[in-house]
Amino acid sequence: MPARERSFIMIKPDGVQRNLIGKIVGRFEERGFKIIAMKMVHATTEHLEKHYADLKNKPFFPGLIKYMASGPVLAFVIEGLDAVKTGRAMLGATNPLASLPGTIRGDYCLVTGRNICHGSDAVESAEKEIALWFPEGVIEYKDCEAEWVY
Ligand code: RTP
Repeated sequence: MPARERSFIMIKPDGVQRNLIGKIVGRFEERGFKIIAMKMVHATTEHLEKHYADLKNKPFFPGLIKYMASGPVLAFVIEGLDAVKTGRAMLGATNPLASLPGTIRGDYCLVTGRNICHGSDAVESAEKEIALWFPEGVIEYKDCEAEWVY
């Protein structure tokens, strides 16, 4: 039985500037995930360095931080069955050219360094990222009384 999980999703500055918020958020809603937190943030360099701490030794790290700090992002949390793995599958590969059509990156972008959306890669990183971006917590609400509707 797939786990009911939470994943942290973030529309990156290029996705926001290209007015893709509605389309991207809509995909997660249409798939059946419940949105339990959401906000626009123009993140500081320090905050982004914490988010991408695992990549700090990569040669592309300075450029990544500059890109992510270049404008506001839309940060949100999805909840649902296998949210982490399914969220990553919906995003597609890191390099958009390797992403299948039908995925977010495969449909909307071309370049690794401008790949429009982030999704947590593991349950543990999702928990850390949700705590980093939503220290105030997420909300709980009943979406549907019928257990068989996802
Ligand atoms: P994300 O964390 O943003 O969801 O991306 P990811 O797991 O698919 O990929 P990751 O390896 O964690 O890289 C984070 C972001 O860094 C940029 N990147 N640039 N060679 C490069 O220039 C390069 N490699 C990665 C991408 O924006 C990638 O999403």
